[in-house]
Amino acid sequence: MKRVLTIQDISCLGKCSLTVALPLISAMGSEAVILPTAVLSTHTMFKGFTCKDLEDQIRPIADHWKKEGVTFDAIYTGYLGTEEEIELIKALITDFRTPKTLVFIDPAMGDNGKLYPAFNEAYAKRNASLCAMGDVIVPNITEAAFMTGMPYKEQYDEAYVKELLQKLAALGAKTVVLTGVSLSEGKTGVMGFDTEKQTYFTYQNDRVPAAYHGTGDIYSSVVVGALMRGISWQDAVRIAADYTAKTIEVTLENPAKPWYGVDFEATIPDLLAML
Ligand code: PXL
Repeated sequence: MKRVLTIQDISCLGKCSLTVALPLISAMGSEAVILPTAVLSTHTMFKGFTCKDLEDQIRPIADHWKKEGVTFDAIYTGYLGTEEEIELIKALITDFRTPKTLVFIDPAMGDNGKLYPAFNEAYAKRNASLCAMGDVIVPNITEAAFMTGMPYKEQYDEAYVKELLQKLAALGAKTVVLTGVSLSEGKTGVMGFDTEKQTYFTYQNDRVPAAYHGTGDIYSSVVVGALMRGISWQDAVRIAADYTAKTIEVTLENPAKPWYGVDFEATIPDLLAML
């Protein structure tokens, strides 16, 4: 069985980061090892959330794993906390990476042209240095703009997306997947660039008229789970996009839906049928 280490916060309530990655990676048939970088009462879209940083635990936990001879088939990072934490995680990746390890970076730090409340531009630049280590990186347009210094645009054409992809590739990542890319009215999806083959890839599906928290984490977790099953990155991003869209649709039909996250639990059987 493949073993995936995922490094991100635990928002105890909120259906994002580790509370999404763990069940999805497990459901897709890989072992999920977690490294929580902080414990929050909820994700940061709630008012008054508590947060206990666990930065001082990263090195001792990693050292223990090293002593035990633990290895990982993938290292998947998501929402992190501080620039120092990013540096600790870069060191951990260097320590555990082998030629066979997939390093997957979701530089979760913003959306809709803005960084999340906890972050600033220096943090975004630091995240760019983490992305440089990625085999696959999956920023959205906001994150890509902050990391590359390109302007953020709401209205854009394919040339803008290709320039973003090229600038992201120049950071050093091997495969760059830009998420939340809408190339025509009513559609949304991804555009990717494979630096080794120098090829682009586009996948668009119907835009579901709702924006939900945690869907980026669902998307990333499914891509990682699919890659671990030997599925190509192009098919992995297609499956993740279809599953995320289906999940939002199902959530919209639930009259008792929570505002803070989607009902991904209800669509896990659909996900397994897509594999
Ligand atoms: O889904 C991204 C995410 C993860 N973790 C925390 C968050 C967010 C987005 O706001 O606040 C704590």
